[in-house]
Amino acid sequence: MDNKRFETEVIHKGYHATQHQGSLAPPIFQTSTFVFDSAETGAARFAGEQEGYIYSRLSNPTVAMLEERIAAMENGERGLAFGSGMAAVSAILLGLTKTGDHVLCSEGVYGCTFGLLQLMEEKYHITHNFHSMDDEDSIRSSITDHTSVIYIESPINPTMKLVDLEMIARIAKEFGIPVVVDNTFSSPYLQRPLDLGCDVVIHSATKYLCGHGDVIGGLAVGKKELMSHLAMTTQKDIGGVMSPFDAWLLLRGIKTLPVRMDRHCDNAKKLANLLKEHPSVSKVLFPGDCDFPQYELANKQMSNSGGLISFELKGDKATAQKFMNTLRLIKIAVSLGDAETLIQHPSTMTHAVVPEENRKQMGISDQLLRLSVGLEAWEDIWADLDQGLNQI
Ligand code: 3LM
Repeated sequence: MDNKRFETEVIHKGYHATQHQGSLAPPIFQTSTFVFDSAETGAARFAGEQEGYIYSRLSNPTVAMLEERIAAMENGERGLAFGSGMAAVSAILLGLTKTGDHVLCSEGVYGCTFGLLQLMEEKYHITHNFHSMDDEDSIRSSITDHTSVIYIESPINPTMKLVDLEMIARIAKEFGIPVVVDNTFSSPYLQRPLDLGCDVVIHSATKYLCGHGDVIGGLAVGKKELMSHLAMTTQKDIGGVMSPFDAWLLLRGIKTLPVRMDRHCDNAKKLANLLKEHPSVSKVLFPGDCDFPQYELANKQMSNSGGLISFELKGDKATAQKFMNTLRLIKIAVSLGDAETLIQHPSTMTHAVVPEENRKQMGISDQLLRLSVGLEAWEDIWADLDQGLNQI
């Protein structure tokens, strides 16, 4: 990262005020198209013989600043911005597969990613299977001649299970298969999959990178050659690109990512410990808990344990819903990584599209709740949780 530290790059990378009349904040290039000074210039740009902007679905200066910044943050060569996290996931997965291929996937992914994999299988005969990814031999034997990508979330939404990224990258290299990691739950501040040998990182930028709950966006980072190919194919031709204004909001939000993440992590640690002790709670799933089954792996590949806690209540679906309805400060909402603490019920919300059998296999019970710990005073968040827990 040009020898600068992460905390510096999140503020400066990709923007040069001197090139923009000294404006401290980057300009929003709110334009759909760019004027050529001659027909020949236009032709040369289309032919790739001359650098320069053409049309904002192909690239835009404000969006390009964000792409440069996320590439530095993930220690990758090139970043691409998309109109949503799912636009990024679909552009990458469709770009790396063709009919007849197979995707080896972590046992558990975000509900819409599950839906996309189903769609790819039904419409394009691109098969997939879910794997716990915890045993090297078993992973090797699940790779077929048709496996063209290994797709992972870590931590997995919402069960918080981890996948050993360095181990997967090592196995994948033996077979020459790219590893794609959805790094949404960690953010690049806590985990950098490319440094561990993985090939492409994806973010729902809607979450921690934005941090303020006011953008839907996606980002992806990888090697220049691969990302340039994806830019010219599934990004450009499917066309799920990011708007300049959303890129601007993300450039702004990203500046405070490190300080926000520190606070999310501190708050979550305190709350996870308190939840663990409460008699109404049967299980806490949090990578920073020393009893978490993959606590050592969390310490190995993440610099801190993140701001998400999943927990099970003693009871059933009705208990979980009753508890949610008692909360006052904490908002009932999907999404995560915002300043506000949010709670959601995965089996009826983010993972409702996943058939019950698959949900059970992934470890998503009806009494499981996911808490995205916000930036409020932890004492106030706990007071709300505690009063709710005491009512069930
Ligand atoms: C959620 N998740 O509340 P967008 N990858 C991961 C995600 O968690 C998500 C995406 C990709 C949630 C959204 S549910 C209707 C709300 C790990 C989104 C997709 O396309 O930017 O929403 O990202 O868990």
